[in-house]
Amino acid sequence: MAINWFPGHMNKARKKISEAMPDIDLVIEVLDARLPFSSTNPLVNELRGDKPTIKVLNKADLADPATTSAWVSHFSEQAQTQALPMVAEDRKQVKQLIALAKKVGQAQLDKNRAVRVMIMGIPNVGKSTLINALAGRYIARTGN
Ligand SMILES: Nc1nc2c(ncn2[C@@H]2O[C@H](COP(=O)(O)OP(=O)(O)O)[C@@H](O)[C@H]2O)c(=O)[nH]1
Ligand SMILES: [Mg+2]
Repeated sequence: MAINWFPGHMNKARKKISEAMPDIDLVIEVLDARLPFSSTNPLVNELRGDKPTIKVLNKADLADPATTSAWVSHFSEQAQTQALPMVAEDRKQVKQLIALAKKVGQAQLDKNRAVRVMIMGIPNVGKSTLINALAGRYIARTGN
């Protein structure tokens, strides 16, 4: 008997991501700054292909600043990749992310339209908190 260990909702998400990716200018991958490597989902790199990416090292308030800074340098050396420490509820930092997203995303555009961003990451890294901060209102439910 063949056992399909890969949960159905994950397969569905993977398919939807692949379908949406051609229309995306920029991928924002949210990581936990305390464990940037372990909070990476290898599927993100696989699915993003060569789309430009900003790796957000979120919860930087809970991480060691020097270590976070070393991770930022490390990620910044990867192709098409920028990295940024983040506290998702800090307005100033969220504004910096928006500015960077516009710069990186716009570089992909020939038309003068809004940058299309896909936000990805494993559970509990702060995606919903960041989405709410970017939107300036509560649109995604957050969990503890
Ligand atoms: N200390 C800290 N907590 C955060 C930060 N961003 C999110 N959180 C908390 O992390 C938990 C998970 O956040 P959520 O946005 O639901 O994560 P998601 O599963 O990736 O959508 C919540 O309790 C948030 O309040 C941050 O930058 N710093
Ligand atoms: Mg969420």
